[in-house]
Amino acid sequence: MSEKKPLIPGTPGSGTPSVDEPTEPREPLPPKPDQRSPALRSATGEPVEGAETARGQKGEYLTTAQGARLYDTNHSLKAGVRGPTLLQDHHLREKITHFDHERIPERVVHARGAAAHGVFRGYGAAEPISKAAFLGKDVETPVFVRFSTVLGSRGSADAVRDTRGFATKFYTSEGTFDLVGNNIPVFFIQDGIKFPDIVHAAKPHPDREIPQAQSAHDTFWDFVSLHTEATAHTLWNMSDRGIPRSYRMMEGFGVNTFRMINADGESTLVKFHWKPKLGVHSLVWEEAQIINGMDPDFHRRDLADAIESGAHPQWELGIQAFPDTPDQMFDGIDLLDPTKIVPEELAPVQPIGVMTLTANPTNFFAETEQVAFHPGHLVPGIDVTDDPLLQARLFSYLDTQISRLGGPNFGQIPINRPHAEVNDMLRDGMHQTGVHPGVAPYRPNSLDGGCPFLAGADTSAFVEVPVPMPESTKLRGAPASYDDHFSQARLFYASLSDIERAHVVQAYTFELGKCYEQAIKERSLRVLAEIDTGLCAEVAAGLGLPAPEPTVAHSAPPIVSPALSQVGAEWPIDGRIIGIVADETSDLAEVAAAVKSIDASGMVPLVIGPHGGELGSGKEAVPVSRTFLTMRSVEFDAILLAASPADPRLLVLVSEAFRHCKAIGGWPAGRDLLVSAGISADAPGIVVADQTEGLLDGMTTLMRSHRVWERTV
Ligand code: HDD
Repeated sequence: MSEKKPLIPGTPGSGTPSVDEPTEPREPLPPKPDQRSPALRSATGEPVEGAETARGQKGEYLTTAQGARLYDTNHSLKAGVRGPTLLQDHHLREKITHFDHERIPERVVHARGAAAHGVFRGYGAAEPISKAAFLGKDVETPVFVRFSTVLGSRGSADAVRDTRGFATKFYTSEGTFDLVGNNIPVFFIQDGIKFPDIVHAAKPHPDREIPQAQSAHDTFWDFVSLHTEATAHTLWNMSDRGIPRSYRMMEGFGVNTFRMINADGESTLVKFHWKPKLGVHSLVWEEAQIINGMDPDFHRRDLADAIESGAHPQWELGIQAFPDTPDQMFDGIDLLDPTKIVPEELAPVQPIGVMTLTANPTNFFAETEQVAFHPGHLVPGIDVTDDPLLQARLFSYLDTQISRLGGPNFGQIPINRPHAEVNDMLRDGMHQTGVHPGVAPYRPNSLDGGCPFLAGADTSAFVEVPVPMPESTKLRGAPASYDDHFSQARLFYASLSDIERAHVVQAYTFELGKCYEQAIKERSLRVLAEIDTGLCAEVAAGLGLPAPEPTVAHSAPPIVSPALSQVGAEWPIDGRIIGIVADETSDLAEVAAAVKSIDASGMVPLVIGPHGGELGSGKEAVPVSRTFLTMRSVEFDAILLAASPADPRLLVLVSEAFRHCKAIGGWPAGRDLLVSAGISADAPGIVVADQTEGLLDGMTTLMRSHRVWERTV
């Protein structure tokens, strides 16, 4: 390899690099196999020939932003090696100026997120009620999905107790459709005009800006106890749904009721549901708190690792469909009230397609940060309703992108470009990247050939449903049905299993225990009394306060919806992580066999050893993935013991895994570690066996139920 000479020999600092810097030109690294970039499209939506990715740079040499080659980027231009820096150094000023502006405002809510590319395949089942082309049988549509927490800022931790965003961009042939949902099917407020208020209350206190990414503070509980329409959503947050195990194991909900329109112009009201193939699973609270310190990127890493390893997560898209009656009610439930669900037992969720996430983004900023969702991005066959929350959303999302992404042309950013042809009459503005030909961006015109033409009735135009408006008076108010603030919270609580209810009690007790104001705790207990007197009594006992009585006796037993409970079934275990404790004394052949078998079953084996590198040598050597120093129980769904090293960190590992109801197994060599941790081999969810096959079978069976809940009941 011939060494490259400095371009200007003798220039200070252009000598031989102090480290082994590559000196031969080479091609830029291609994206990793698990990564994809938005397909490069022109401002009109056409694919750009020959460009597979929207690369930010090209060529072998470092250049300025204007393409001039640079011979040095490590030394500013100075008057002598010890002299002052010269203002004329354009490269210095360009480099620093660009760096100074690298950050854009983070999202006011949902600032922290992770995203992936994928594909949606329609089943055709929605065709009788929607003419949307992408819902047709076997039609495949590229998607980009961003998951998020709501409250925390961009650098906050993943496993906080919070609602999660679940926003999907479908790049359909008829334009882009965004389904901007959450993992909780009800919302805090009924009218979008209160959105700034709930967000101000839930964000950190304005004086000290604490706590970060938490609802466990006075202003949040002040708001939700004074605005009792928030009761159902708050209860969902305090349930296991507030701390998902993985983005891959969350349901998604459109929350608001939408409208579908078929080819005959008939309207049906619908609620959207995403159902994860892996089931709905959660962390336990102590585990979540440890994760936030050990691995704040837990959910982000989990999603990217799963996709990279080929465990592509899948969700079925389903709808609950309701007749579009004049009152827009179903079985007494107001479909325009976003604090209400319709239990699946009353209106089954009908699957209409499946989404598979197949690739990680190539560049976080370009894709995950710059993606701009909007519930008003609709396609023919899907329309909005008069839900006052949704109506305010239709204004807010467009408005926010203008300040977040610096102007009205954010739709031209690669990740936001529609895959359908774009021929609008929008012109100019900040960051305009299109070069528009023609002279007549108005209609009708006689100069640009009359273009663009309007869609005829048969050319898949977006047509608003001509809904008759009730005769009415201008006012600020809400219908009487919006006064029901508690029936749905009762329904949810009554539908949970004992263990899930115990978690709810702990969550309220924890969060209210973090409040300083006595009046807020007392008012919150009065709200709990309206949900369930037992729940109220247990939380009150935990807070050391008297339990108030409900204002209205809970007469009829609330409806129960078993579909709302997360426990009691079995699910696939793809991508689950098993930690295997081993050292040089272990039967390394058995450990290697277990690693192979776990890997083959679609799970991830991680050997935990006393040091990095390998255990054993030669053909029997077993690579170590984690050491006693770098591991913590929270990264594993189950633990296998192939040795009993006397190390206190392993006692913490085993006792945390036990307390967090995880499956624990071992060969006889691991038995001493169990004994030292004070765990009986006869306790629920413990498998000890000589034979690796039997051991793994026992573990797999336990893991299919997600946790060994018997340990806590
Ligand atoms: Fe919102 C972002 C979901 C009500 C105003 N929202 C945002 C995101 C999700 C949701 C998932 C993140 C999108 C992304 O990843 O970029 N929001 C919801 C759901 C709601 C809801 C399910 C209730 C049904 N939102 C809501 C209301 C308003 C907003 C009532 C305002 C009136 N939401 C916004 C926003 C955000 C946003 C300020 C912040 C960043 C963004 O839009 O792009 O405009």
